[in-house]
Amino acid sequence: MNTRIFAMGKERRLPPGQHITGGFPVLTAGVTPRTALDAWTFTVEAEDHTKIASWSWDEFLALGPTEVTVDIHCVTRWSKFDTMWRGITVDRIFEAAGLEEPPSPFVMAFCDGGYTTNLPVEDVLDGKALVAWEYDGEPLAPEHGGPARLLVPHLYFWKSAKWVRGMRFMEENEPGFWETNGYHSFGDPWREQRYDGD
Ligand SMILES: Nc1nc2c(c(=O)[nH]1)N[C@H]1C(S)=C(S)[C@@H](COP(=O)(O)O)O[C@H]1N2
Ligand SMILES: [Mo]
Repeated sequence: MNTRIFAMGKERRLPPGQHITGGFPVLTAGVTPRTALDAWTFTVEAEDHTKIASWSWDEFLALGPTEVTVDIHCVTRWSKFDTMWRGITVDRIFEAAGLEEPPSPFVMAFCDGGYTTNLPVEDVLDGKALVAWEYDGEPLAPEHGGPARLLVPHLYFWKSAKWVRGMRFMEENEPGFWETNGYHSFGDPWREQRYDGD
């Protein structure tokens, strides 16, 4: 299955203040963590950090992958059109975790290396977000977040947490790494929500 999660007219595809790049820049705060696949897990946690569900690498890949082709937008002003990814939708992850209803309105994505980013639950559901392990038909390169990263293409790319290892539900919208360091809490590229106060 190949779905374009955000079908937009070509003329309206570039958000304000962005330019198109054909390359794929790497933007990482800190070092690239390397986690062996046999030590990798993906965990859905409650607010108090207790485990709701967790999968090994093989179990996770067996949840039922989806392929998407989407445009991505970095707050440093590059956008890249038609990027192809394979991963598990967050809808499917929550379903496999046995959650009929999300227990709270926000999540914090957490990662190897300590990076975090906050998201409203509604912005990771309805096919809006994947945990992706393939880019352009190849295993996701470590510098781009392999073995697996979050992909939330309708928000600035800092929300697409690399080396993601899980999500924790939150009652309050607590800021993640960049959100604590001056970036916007939500990060909608179409409204140019780059920095706190935009
Ligand atoms: N774990 C982690 N995820 C991260 C980052 C990071 O430093 N660490 N940088 C973010 C930022 S600011 C951007 S723009 C994108 C960059 O992804 P790329 O290096 O694949 O282009 O990853 C986001 N996810
Ligand atoms: Mo970024």
